[in-house]
Amino acid sequence: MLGTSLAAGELGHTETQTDSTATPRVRAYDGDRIRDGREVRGIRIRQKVIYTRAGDTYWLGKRKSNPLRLNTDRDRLPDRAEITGNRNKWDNHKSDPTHCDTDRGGVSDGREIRAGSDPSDFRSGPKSPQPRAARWFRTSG
Ligand SMILES: [Ca+2]
Ligand SMILES: [Ca+2]
Ligand SMILES: [Ca+2]
Repeated sequence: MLGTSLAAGELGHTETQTDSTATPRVRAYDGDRIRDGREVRGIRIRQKVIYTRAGDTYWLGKRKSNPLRLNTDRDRLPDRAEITGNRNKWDNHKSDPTHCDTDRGGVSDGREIRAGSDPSDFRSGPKSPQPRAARWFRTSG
């Protein structure tokens, strides 16, 4: 286990965060509106992920994203969207900001969101037929 002491100083910026007078403004170096301290220390994400076809699950839990990047894992879904699930129509399911393919389904989280599938469910993907997506494929005549 790593000690908790390697928090802010490590990155060599915004070391002035030690003022304990709770700053009302969110200080985010990368502009993702997630406080750097939170990103460095790790953010608890309460999300169950189905990562096999059989339905095996794991909990996301604490993830340390990069305070210098809007999108830590470069999956074209910003950290904030992964942590909050705010771009996900599936009940705001959250995804892993440090892994580009949360459900290990072979499709990046960003692609899943654009395709309207669930990045936290292996069985929901752009390739698998689903009732909601089916409408888009309806051919006229
Ligand atoms: Ca970030
Ligand atoms: Ca991700
Ligand atoms: Ca999926």
